Amino acid sequence: MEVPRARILIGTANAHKVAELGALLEGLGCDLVVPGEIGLDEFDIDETGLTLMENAVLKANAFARASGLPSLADDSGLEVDRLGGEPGVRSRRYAGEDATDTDRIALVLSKLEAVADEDRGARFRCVIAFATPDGLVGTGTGTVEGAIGRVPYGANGFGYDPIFLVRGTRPTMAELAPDAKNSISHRSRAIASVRPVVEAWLASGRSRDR
Ligand code: ITT
Repeated sequence: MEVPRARILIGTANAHKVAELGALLEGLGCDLVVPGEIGLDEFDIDETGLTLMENAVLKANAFARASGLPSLADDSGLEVDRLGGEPGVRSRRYAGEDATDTDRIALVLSKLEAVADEDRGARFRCVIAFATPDGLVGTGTGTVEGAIGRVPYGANGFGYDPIFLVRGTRPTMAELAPDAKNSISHRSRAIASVRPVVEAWLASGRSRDR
């Protein structure tokens, strides 16, 4: 008799993250599910954590409990050296709850207007948590170093990608094709670091216990 494949929920409301994580998780040997497929498209989680780690764990646990499925959740953000690490954990809310990517980019650029090119260092940081309804299984982290440009370039990616100069010079992250972003991004590094935990969990047969 054929053993059904395990299902893992990609616990995010951000369609760009779904696309990137889906590509990065290829070959895992399980079926990936998104919240909209199981009636959780409106599922809202208050991100009350003070760190990316706290929020990633909070989101993975909440999605796993709500869905009954093992769940991966991503909390990520941009850290700008001259802004003391801001926007950091507040990256999505930096310019207000209803702000757009364009508003957030404009705010960062305005705060850095007087900052010289050599002082515009920044990084993207990502934490990914893997949880089942019984609790947290593991986490992974990843960063990519770069700098903040003066003008947005590129239409790929999302969020702050158009002003993030990869290795401190153009291209920006938004000028990279999806595969090229995935080969260097904070998210791909976080997935690489959590992947062994997910693989071990799948191999343990616990996905067949429920
Ligand atoms: P979920 O919580 O539903 O996953 P979200 O967009 O609210 O989706 P976060 O709370 O983790 O996700 O906020 C991350 C923000 O950081 C995101 O909205 C972007 O503004 C920024 N960000 C994260 N990863 C990024 C990336 O790869 N490129 C550009 N900006 C990114």
